[in-house]
Amino acid sequence: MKPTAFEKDVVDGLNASPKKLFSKYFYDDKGSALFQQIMQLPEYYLPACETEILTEKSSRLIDKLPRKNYEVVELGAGDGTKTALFLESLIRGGKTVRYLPLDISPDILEFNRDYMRKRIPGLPVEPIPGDYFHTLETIKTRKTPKIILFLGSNIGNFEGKKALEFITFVKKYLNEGDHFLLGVDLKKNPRTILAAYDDAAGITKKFNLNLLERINRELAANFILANFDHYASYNPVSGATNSYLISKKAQQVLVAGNLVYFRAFEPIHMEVSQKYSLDDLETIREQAGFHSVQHFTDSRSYFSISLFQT
Ligand code: AVJ
Repeated sequence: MKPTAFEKDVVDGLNASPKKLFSKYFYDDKGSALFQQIMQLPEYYLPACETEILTEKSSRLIDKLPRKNYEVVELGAGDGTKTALFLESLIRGGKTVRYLPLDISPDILEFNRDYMRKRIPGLPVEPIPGDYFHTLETIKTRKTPKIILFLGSNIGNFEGKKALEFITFVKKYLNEGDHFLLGVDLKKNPRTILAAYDDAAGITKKFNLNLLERINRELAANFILANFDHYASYNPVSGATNSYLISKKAQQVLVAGNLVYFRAFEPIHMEVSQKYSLDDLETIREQAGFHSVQHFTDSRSYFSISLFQT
């Protein structure tokens, strides 16, 4: 039988040097629940900052949107609870809005639609399940001006030049007069950033270990979770936060019929959470070919919602 993409990625990643797993696989049911817990952590400042911006700066942001009608397309929409703040401001600002949440998970899209129905009655919602590399295609030919949202610093998970490639890819689906709204976590005191990925309660550790548990369950593997430690690091030059699981000792693990050897203290790279400066974002704007970018930041300048204009 042909292995699934998950199996192939896991086996290839564990046979690579250095070993790596992809953070997109964190989000099974338990992983999604753990991420919800992360968002409540005192150290994980990102959601509060983004909510502050959406609450305090939305009307200024909407002043930059000249048209009356918009289709708001959200990539990796999730539950939509934060997006509702933005949609409400658009409506308050006299705009006519249609909301198109795109997400891999049909379950979360159902939650999103029910939530919007209750919170913003009368708002047209058109959920589109699937991978946004494919689903974006289906909305390209629509005539109504678009605002594409990519919030939550999800862009941080793109490694190195992949972020610019992704933004350039999104730009291809925009027509003149469309907008791209990107939520990004900014470079700041390295200790503040590191604490967000190394919380005292150990939820981020559980979040990382859950991927090994998922591999045990879905790929008939035998990882012993207690044999791995979690280690996060932040590089203030590059702005990359990297998360690793570290093998506490020499050991071997069976994964989908493959024996994988670990040296003592050998790392598995789990995730990058890239941080940007406003200058970095200006460079991205230029390289992706956007006409301008305006930054809306929280009171501490921890986070930016940046509006890219075509
Ligand atoms: C959902 C990708 C924005 O990188 O900050 C949280 C995921 N990882 N804690 C992030 C995450 C560890 C999060 N993103």
